[in-house]
Amino acid sequence: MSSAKSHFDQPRLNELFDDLNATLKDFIRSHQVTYKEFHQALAFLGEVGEKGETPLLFDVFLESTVDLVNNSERGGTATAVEGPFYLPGMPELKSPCVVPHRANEPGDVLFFSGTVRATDGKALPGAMVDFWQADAEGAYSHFNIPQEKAPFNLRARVKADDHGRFEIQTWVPSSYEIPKGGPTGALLKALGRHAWRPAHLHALVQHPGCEDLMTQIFLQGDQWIDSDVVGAVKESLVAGMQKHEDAAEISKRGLKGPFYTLEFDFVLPRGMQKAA
Ligand code: MBD
Ligand code: FE
Repeated sequence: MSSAKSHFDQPRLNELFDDLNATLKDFIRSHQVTYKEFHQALAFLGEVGEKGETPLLFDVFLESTVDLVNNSERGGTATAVEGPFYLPGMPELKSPCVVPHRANEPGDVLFFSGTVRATDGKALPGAMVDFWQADAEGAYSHFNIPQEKAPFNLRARVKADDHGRFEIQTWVPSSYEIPKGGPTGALLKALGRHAWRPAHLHALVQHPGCEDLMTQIFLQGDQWIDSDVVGAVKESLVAGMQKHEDAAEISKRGLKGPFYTLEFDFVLPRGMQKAA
């Protein structure tokens, strides 16, 4: 989340920019960067801006390191990168709830549930769980699916109940591939790297008096779990879904076919309340 500060602290700006500039000059010298390469870099960055991929590029190549540097000392649930697809202004729902979805939402139904607690073990009634994910075809609403077609699809801001419990009915996400049509995907391809992220659920969990938790839950067994292009997987965030095929269970939930459940508790460090 961005800070409310309107300008960079001057000594810090000098420290960061001067070292970045010196590092890049060293890089140019040590690799004997040619004019052709220099112009290719300029064209690449121009295209990144033009196609709106600046957040994607930074998140793919750099954000997991920013997460490690800032969050390695925290207690509670491990953090994970925010990524480029969070949206403010999501519909506010109360647990238990069904996320916004299309009439013919593809894939299997998933009930994602758990309890939000503080590091001292106390449940956190009314905790807010901002939730977003890709659909069963690997598409994020408003980014890969036009907003008009499916506003806030598979996104919601869910308020936990009086016991800190949340239950969100959603649809099992698929693995996510960085779009091939843009410069970030083209760079990965040129590097000979795959462009996949393992299937994941995003959550930003908040409660007054606790530190915000920005994290992701990864689906166990995904083929990309050990080679996330973003490098954001942490073992403690990998969770297994349970499949439910029993006819009575299916009809009790008002569904037509097998569904999945996933239980995951979020633990937030006690801390200072953030200034607005
Ligand atoms: C994603 O879906 C994502 O979560 C991150 C961190 C980067 C690119 C795509
Ligand atoms: Fe994501």
